[in-house]
Amino acid sequence: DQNPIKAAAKKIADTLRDGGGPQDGVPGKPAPASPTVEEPTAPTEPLPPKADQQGPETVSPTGQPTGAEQARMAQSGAYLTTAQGARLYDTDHSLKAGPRGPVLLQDHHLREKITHFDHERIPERVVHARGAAAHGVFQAYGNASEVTKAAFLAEGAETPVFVRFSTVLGSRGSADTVRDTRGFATKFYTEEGVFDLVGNNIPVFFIQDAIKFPDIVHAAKPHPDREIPQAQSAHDTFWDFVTLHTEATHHTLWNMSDRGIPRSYRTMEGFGVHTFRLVNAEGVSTLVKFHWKPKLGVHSLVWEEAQIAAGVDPDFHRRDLADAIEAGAFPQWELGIQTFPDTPEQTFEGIDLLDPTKIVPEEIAPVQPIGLLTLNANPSNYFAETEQVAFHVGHLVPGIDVTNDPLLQGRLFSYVDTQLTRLGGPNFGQLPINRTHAPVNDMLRDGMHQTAVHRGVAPYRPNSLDGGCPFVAGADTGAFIEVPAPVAASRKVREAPASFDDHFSQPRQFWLSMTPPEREHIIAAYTFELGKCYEQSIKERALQVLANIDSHLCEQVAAGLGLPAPAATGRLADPEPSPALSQLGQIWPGDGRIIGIVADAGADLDGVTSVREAVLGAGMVPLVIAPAGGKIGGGDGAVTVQRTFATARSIEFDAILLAGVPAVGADAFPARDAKTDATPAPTDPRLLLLLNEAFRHGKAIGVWAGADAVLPGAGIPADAPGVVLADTGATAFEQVSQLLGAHRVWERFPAGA
Ligand code: HDD
Repeated sequence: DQNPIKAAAKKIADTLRDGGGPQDGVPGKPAPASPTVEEPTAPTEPLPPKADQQGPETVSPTGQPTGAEQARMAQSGAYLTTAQGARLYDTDHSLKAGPRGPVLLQDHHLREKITHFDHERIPERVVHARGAAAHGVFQAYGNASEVTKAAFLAEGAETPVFVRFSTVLGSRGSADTVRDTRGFATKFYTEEGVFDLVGNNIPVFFIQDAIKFPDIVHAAKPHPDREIPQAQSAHDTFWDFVTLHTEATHHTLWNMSDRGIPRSYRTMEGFGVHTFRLVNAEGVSTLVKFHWKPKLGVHSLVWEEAQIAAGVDPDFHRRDLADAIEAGAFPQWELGIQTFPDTPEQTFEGIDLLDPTKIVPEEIAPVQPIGLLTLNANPSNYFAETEQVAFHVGHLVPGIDVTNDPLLQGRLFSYVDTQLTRLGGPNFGQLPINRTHAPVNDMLRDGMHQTAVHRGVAPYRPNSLDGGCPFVAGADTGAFIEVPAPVAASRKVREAPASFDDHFSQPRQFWLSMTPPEREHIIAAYTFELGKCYEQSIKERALQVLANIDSHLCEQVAAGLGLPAPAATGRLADPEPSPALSQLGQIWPGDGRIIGIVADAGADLDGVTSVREAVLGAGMVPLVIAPAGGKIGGGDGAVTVQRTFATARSIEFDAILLAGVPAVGADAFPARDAKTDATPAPTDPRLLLLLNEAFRHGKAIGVWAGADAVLPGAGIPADAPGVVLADTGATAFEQVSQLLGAHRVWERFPAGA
C-alpha cells in the first residue's frame, strides 16, 4: 500500500497485535511503570540547545518516545482508565442496544467523557485573554539591597519565575500581531512568598483612575451589537472614548507608534507603569518605577507585516517565543529601576509620580539594572500553566509596597475578584502554577475546589487549642508593613489632583523624540485607524487632539483622511526630547534572528551549507527556502529544506539570502539567455512576493553566485541600501548580519510601508 497514512496506521495496528501496546492486557503481565509527573511550577530543565537549530518541523519527536520524552507524553500510564481509575477496553463505541440500536444511558464512560469535555473551557480573561508564557529564572545583582530588603533582590539570589505576555483586546483565539498594548506579567516565586510584577510594554496607561477601566475596555472591545472588530482599536467606540477622554492621548500615541506592533515578545520593553515604594532594612523608603530592558533591543514589525502575519501565522509571537526557547536562544531582560526620593509631594522634576499617564524620562532618572531575567523553558501544558496562572498587583513581598496611584489602588481589588469568576472560586492559589514556593499557613479554609486536606481544629487566632499557633511575624520579616506615610487631612472627594490635568506635554515629548521613519509610521497608523471609523465627528475630534500634540502630525493625518487640519487649542508645550523613547539608533545582538536562504538544485549548495553553519555560529536560525520540500542536491552535499515557496512568507525572516541563479532547467529561476545575456524574471510569483515584501519591509537582502539577476523581477534596485551583492555566501551573510544590528535598513523608510 503506497498511501503513507494507511501504511503508518497499519504499522501501529501490527505493533498492537504483536503485543507491543497496552491493549495487550495479558493477565499477570506487569503494566509498564508510569513515569513521574513533574511539578508544573518547578521550571523543567531547559531543553538542550538543538545541535543544528533546525526549523520547527524537523524538531518534533518521531518514532517511539523514550526517557525524558516519555515523561512529556499526554498519558503517564499504559492503560486508559476512567477518572476513577477503572481500566477501559473500548473508548470508540458507545454502549448500544445492538449495533444499530439506541445508545444506553447506562454508559458511564460515555457520560463521563462527554461531561468532562463539555466543561473543558473556563471563562477567558476579561482583558489580556490571549497570551503566551514561559518559565525562567531571575538572578539579582544585589545592588537593589540599598533600597529594598526584598530577599529575591539580594546579591546572588536566584528566583524561579513564570512570565506571561499577552495582547489586551482580543479573545483567546485572536491574532498575535494586532496593534495593541502587550501585557508583560512576571510571577517571582520568592522564598518570602509570590511577588507579581503585572506590567505592560507601554509605560503609561489610558486612564488615571481604576474606576474608568470598565469604560475604556467597553470602548476598546468589539462593538456589542455585531461583536466586531476583533482585537483592534480601529473602530468608532475606541476613538470616541480616547478623544473625549484626553488623558488617554499619551497611551494612544504609544499604541499608534511601532510599540503597538512588536517584532517579538523577546524584543519588547516592559514597564511596571505605576510608581512603587521600596523599603530597605533600615526602614527607609524610596519611590521607584520598574523597567524590563530586553537584551536583544526593542524592535517592531512594520504594519504590513503585522497584517500579513495575522492571516498567515496568527500565532506569530507565541511560536517565536516557544521556538526560540526550544532552540536554546533563551530571551533575557534586565530588570531596572528609576529611583526617586519618597517626599510628601511624590513628584520628580515637576512630574507627578502618582499619575500613571506620565513617564519620567530616562535622561533625568537613569534606569539602574538590578537583575537579569532568563526565560529558559516552555510550559508543558498551556491550560494548566499559561491559562490558569493568576497574577495580582497585591502579591507583594517584604520590601515592596504600593503607592496612592488611584489606578494601582483599584487594581488591588480587581485582580483577585476576577479570578473568582475565571478560576471558579477562592482557592486558585492552590493551582500548581500559582502555588508559592514559601510555606503557607493561611487559616483560609474550604471553598470551591479546595484541594488541601487541612488538619486540626483551630484555624483561628487567638487560639489555645493549637498552642497559640500560628504566630505573626515581626515587622522585620512581615509583608504589607505600611510605610507610615502621612495621609493629608482632607474631605472625601471624587476629584483628581490638578497635576493630572496636563494631557498633552508628554505626548508631544514622545512625538518630538521619534526619528523620521518612526514619525511616518505613527502618521500612517492614525490615518489607518481613523480611516476605519464611520463617524465624521469622531475623526474631527481626533484631529483636534493631534493638533494639540503637533501640527505636522495633525496635518498629515488630516490629509490622509481628506479633512481640514484644525489648529491647536492652546500654546504647545516645549519639552526636551527623550532619545531613550526612540527604538532606533543603536546596534543590537542578532541572537535568535531568522535568516531565510533561498536556493534550489542549481544554486551554490556548498555555499548554502557553509552559510548555514555561519548563521548558527552567530546564534541565529537559518531556514532554507526551496521550490519544494525534502532535500536539494544529492550525496553528502544535500541540503535539507525547511520552508517551501508554498509555506514561506517574508514576515518570518529577518533577512533573506539568495544562493545564486541555477542552471537551465531548474525549477525556480529561469536561465540567462545565452545570446542576449538577459535574464527573464523568475517564474515563481511566490518568490517574487517574498523578495518584494522583504525589500519593502526594510530587510537586509544578500545575494551571491549571480543571484542579483533575480532582483529586478522583484522590483529591487541592485544599488538600493541594504542590498548586498557579494562574491561568496560568507561575505553576503557577514554584511547582512551587520545590517541586522540596526534591525532594519532604515534608509529605505519612509517609503509607505
Ligand atoms: Fe490589568 C489582567 C496589566 C490596569 C484589571 N492586567 C492584566 C494582565 C496584565 C495587566 C499584564 C494580564 C495578566 C496575565 O497574563 O494573566 N493592567 C495592567 C497594567 C495596568 C492595568 C499594566 C495599568 C497600569 N487592570 C488595570 C486596571 C484594572 C485591571 C485599572 C481594573 C480596575 N487586569 C485586570 C483584570 C485582569 C487584568 C480584570 C484580567 C485577567 C486577570 O486580571 O487576571 O483583573
